[in-house]
This record gives sequence, C-alpha cells and structure tokens, in this order.
Amino acid sequence: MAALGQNLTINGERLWDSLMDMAKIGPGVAGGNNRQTLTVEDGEGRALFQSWCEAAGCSMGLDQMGNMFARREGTDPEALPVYVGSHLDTQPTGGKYDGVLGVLGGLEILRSLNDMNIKTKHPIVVTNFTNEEGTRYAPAMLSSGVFAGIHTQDWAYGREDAEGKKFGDELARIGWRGGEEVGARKMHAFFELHIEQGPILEADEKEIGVVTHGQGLSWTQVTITGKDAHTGSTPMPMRRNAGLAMARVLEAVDEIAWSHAPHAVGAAGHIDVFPNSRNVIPGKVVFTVDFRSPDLQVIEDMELRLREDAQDIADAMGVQIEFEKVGGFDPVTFDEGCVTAVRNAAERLGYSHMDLISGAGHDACWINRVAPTAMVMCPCVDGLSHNEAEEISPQWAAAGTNVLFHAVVETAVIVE
Ligand code: HGY
Ligand code: MN
Ligand code: MN
Repeated sequence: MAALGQNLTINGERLWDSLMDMAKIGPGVAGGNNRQTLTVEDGEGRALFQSWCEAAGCSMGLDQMGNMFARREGTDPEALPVYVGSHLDTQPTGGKYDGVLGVLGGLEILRSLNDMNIKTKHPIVVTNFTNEEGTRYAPAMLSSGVFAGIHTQDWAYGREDAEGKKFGDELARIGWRGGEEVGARKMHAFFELHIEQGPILEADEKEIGVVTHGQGLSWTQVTITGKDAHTGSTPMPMRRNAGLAMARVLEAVDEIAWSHAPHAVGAAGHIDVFPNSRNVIPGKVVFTVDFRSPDLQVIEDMELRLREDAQDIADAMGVQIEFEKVGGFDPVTFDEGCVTAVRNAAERLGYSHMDLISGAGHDACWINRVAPTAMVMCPCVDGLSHNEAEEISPQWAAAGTNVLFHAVVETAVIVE
C-alpha cells in the first residue's frame, strides 16, 4: 500500500495522452481549441470524458445544468464526497489546457487510485461544470453559479447567445440536460487544478501555485446608440458616431484601470459594431467592460467611474448610452484547511511553489461559497491563455496533478 508521499504519483504519460485526445475534439485553426459550450463539439467532448470515466469504473451523474459527476466509491457511503474538477468548454480561440487539465487531472487521480488499488473513506467525484467560459452565454461560471445558488436555473436557462438561442434549449438540443437537481449534491471539499493563465509562476520559476485568493470580476455591458449615416457625404459636425464614442469610453476604461495599478486590470474583449459596414458610420455599438481586482472597493470604484465618465462622453457627443451588469463576483478567500493541504502536498513532493492570487475566474470561486475549496495552479508558457498558442509542459501538468492527487486523497482519507 503506497502511503501518502511514497510513490503516490499519477501516470503523467497517460494524463498527457488524454489531454491530446480531448484536444482533437473541437480543434481551432491554429493548434488550440474551439469547443464552445453547448455545441456539438462540447457534446462530443462530454461523451469522450464519460466513456473514460465509465472505463475507470465510475458511476455517472448529470444535473439540470449539464454539470457532469463521475463518482468513485469510498468505503463509507455516508461520507460526503471530495469533489475535484473544472470545465471542458473553451474559448472560440482557446487553448488545449484551460479547464481541461482540471477535469482530466481529476480523472487521472481516479485511474491512479485504481492502479494502486487504494481505497478512500470518502467517495471522490470528478466534475465538469457547464459553460465556465461565459463567452457564448454570459456570465462566466454560469453553471457552478447555479450550483452554488448565485443564479436561479430559470434565469440561466433564459440566457441568450448572439443568435438568440437560449441556454436551456441548447443544453437539451445537445442531449446533456440531466435530471438531477442542481446544487443538491453536498461536498466534503472541492479542489480545482488550473493553468495560471498569467506570467507569475513561469517568471519566478515555480512549478506550483498555491492559490490563496481569487480576484473579483465585474462585467458591464455598454450599449451606445448614435445614428447610422454615410461615411462620405455626412459632414463631421452632423455625425453621431457610436463607434467613436466607444473608442473614447475604452480609453477611459484603460485610464481607470491604470489609476489602480499594479493589481487592477480593465479592457473590453466583446465588441459588436452595427451595422459594421465599411461606408456606414456606426449607429450602435455593444461591448462588455471587464474590470478585475483583488480589492472589492477598487472594483466598485472602477464600475462607478466607468458609468460617470462614459455618461459624460455620451452627453458631449449627443449619443445615448445604457449600462447593464452582466456578470461579476467578489474577491474570493479560499479555505485555509484546503489551501494548507495543497501547500503541504507541494512540499512533500518537493515541488517549488508560491502562494498566488488567481487573476482569472474559476468554478472554484463559486463552489467556495458552498464547500471548503482550494485551487492548484501550474505555469503556462509566457503566461499566455485564451489564445490557441496556450502551452504547458508535460512536467508542469504532472506536477500540478500530483499535488492535486495528494490534496484530494489526504482529504478523502486513505483506508489502510
Ligand atoms: O473570465 C475568466 O476569468 C474565466 O476564464 N472564465
Ligand atoms: Mn478556465
Ligand atoms: Mn478560460
């Protein structure tokens, strides 16, 4: 029997092979992935993951938000399970590891426990949360948010994508709308392994990030309405150029974020211009401002100044402006006990490590509301993510999964 710390490591090659096999589903155009939520490709990825879990002897659960649960029994069926997982959906120009490493790392833990015939007191459940990215359906972490009671299921089902397709309808269409009540499952603890998606670990030459906190996020959708007009024959003084107003607002967004340097960040990733014709002055633009900071007061200040500055810009240019909060969560402090389990695991296994604040949002940020939660991070090359060139090394993947393995198994308690 492998005692904790002696030979308790995962099969890194098998993990890497699974990551590469999953990456074949919903390929991007530049080596990454485009496996957006509730697409046929998302369904194919789910089916592959389920087949692997069943081959590992798991029983499968599926709730009404499409969250998937692969359960490995413990010796005490009454004991609350230890959950471990992340998400399989990707950005349109996403990488092969964002989210996927956390789901397949959890599966690799079960496969390795099977190999070593190790039993745990608590069951262990590997989870895939639906629509973590929030790119097709805002907000991000939608389904873990419903699971944690942040959003109602009805509200989530009604979310629409750019083509007006509703979340609930699309989930049913791909055949992954389950019957379980969302959030009925109770957790002993939750662990999520994720690539850092930033440059800190690689720059500091650390193999493991012990995530103590997650920065807060705010998404404000801004709609500016001016007037479509001919780009050639409309005199400059007569123009009500929504595109120009957006440009000035985005300049203000940048200044607001910089005013809270070094930790605050701000930008707009989603921008729709109407009618988006070469010789028509934009009459309408819709864009989403993404502000983030570890400090809630800073987030609130940035949100307020956005509305004030943008309203002044709109008034000066004679265009209309509307604001809608479409996503957000407060900064997160993860569970001290779970964070210590992660840190002890990194030390026991001899990995270089450092405490870290997560720059990106994760399902763990919501699950932290309903269960003791912590995250493990591994570096990514040049800190690049949400880009098809996202890359990690097999060694980083194995190191992160080994630390996850120890934290999960220590919490699930090995039965001699
Ligand atoms: O937006 C985020 O931070 C996450 O990647 N969904
Ligand atoms: Mn992610
Ligand atoms: Mn992501």
